[in-house]
Amino acid sequence: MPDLNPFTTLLNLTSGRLDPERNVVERRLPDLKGYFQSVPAGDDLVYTISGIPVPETNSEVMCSTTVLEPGNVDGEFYMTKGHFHIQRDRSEIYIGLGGEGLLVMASEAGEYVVEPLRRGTVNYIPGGWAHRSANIGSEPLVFFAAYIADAGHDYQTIELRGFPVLVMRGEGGADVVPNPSYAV
Ligand code: S6P
Ligand code: ZN
Repeated sequence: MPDLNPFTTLLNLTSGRLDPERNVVERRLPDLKGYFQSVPAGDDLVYTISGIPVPETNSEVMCSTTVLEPGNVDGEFYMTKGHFHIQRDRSEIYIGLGGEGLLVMASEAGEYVVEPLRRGTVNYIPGGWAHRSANIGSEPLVFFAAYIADAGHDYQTIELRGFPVLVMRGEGGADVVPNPSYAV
């Protein structure tokens, strides 16, 4: 007898809204203290993660949508905290649904890759790469994520080290610049 019964969720391909909504996490500016170069002021909503929970085993696939609001903190675009997976070899895919973003990926050795994230992109995030998305547009950045369900989220390494690069508002849009606070 299988452990789980099949089920279906409706995904609004524009707003990222899930129906039914099963597991919603909001991150506001105070939750992101220490992640931006400047200390953010106020209590603005930065992003919402809506998950489709399944057992956290390597037999299941965990899915969620993220809606990342437009904005910046002293020129640094609103972004997710970013994380490695605790199980470092666990991979993930992102499917862009709306808005304009950049996906920054970094290895523990400090290599980094920056890829576009917008409606129609399918980003493959191999195991061992930390990932953070930044909204570089004026509309919400919406994407769908799917990953091996026992991956786990290691935020602590990012809190301590940061990412090698920052995504900053620039004259032509977004500038990807070295992070002076990156701890090698
Ligand atoms: C989970 C996946 C996304 C992020 C979400 C928020 O593995 O990468 O669902 O959780 O985009 O980012 P963060 O870094 O706050 O978890
Ligand atoms: Zn992840």
